[in-house]
Amino acid sequence: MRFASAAAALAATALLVAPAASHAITETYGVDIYMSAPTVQGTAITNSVTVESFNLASTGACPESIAIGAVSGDCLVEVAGTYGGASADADDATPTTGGSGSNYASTSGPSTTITIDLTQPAKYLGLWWSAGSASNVVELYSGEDRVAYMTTSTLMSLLETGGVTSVGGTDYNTSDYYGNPRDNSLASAEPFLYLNLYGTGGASFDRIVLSGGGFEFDNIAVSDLAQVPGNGEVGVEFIAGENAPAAEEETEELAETGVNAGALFGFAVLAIAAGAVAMRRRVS
Ligand SMILES: [Ca+2]
Ligand SMILES: [Ca+2]
Repeated sequence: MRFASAAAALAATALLVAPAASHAITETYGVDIYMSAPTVQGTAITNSVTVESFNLASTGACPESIAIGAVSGDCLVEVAGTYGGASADADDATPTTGGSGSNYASTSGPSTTITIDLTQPAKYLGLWWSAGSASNVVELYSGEDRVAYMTTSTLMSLLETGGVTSVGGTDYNTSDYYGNPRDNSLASAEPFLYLNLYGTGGASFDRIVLSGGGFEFDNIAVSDLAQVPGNGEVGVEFIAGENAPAAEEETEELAETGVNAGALFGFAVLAIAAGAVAMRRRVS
């Protein structure tokens, strides 16, 4: 009896853990937006990440090929100034002020749209959004299908709240997001922050479209791995994904029925084991 009871208890445990397992694989399809701590100018991601700093790019039209992919549209490389150009040594999640500036990129006329076709599909995008303008838009595509459309409205509203709290529980004054951290220009006028877009629920993208006048950015980073926000980052918003692949829809249906194939298999194995124990006990 003791063996059979133990097997039954294990089987019950397998069923109990099923909801957690199904939650992990049916995370909602979309993009989670986080901003890094004030004055951070680089990505916090260190594994499987590719970054374009524009530091070695000549001023004028952006190169057709950059570290993360191929560029088209109206893109300009400019020298560091009031509106952009990260501190030259600010290439990670360390808050940084001052220092010499570096070249950066920006949308330009007439289309004010930049398309970057990625070298490989990504599940994370980060960029230092400097002199942030309300009209700026980030769109992520997978093939011809748009995955996410991000305006700045939620972000701009959050920046007016006065205070925010990071994932790890640190409080920041939203006023610290304003002004160029390198030379304090545009203080209290325009936000400067590192923006992180995390693909969730299997969302990935192979094309990035940045649009809107005066969309200045630097240290743009992508990762082919699903990444998670660090403790210093602040949640901005979740954007529900568009055009979810068929496989994702099937996964969501599974979650809704509450049936988890893995748990059922585990239960079946344990039930057979319990049966075998009972058989042996009967024989002996
Ligand atoms: Ca740069
Ligand atoms: Ca701007």
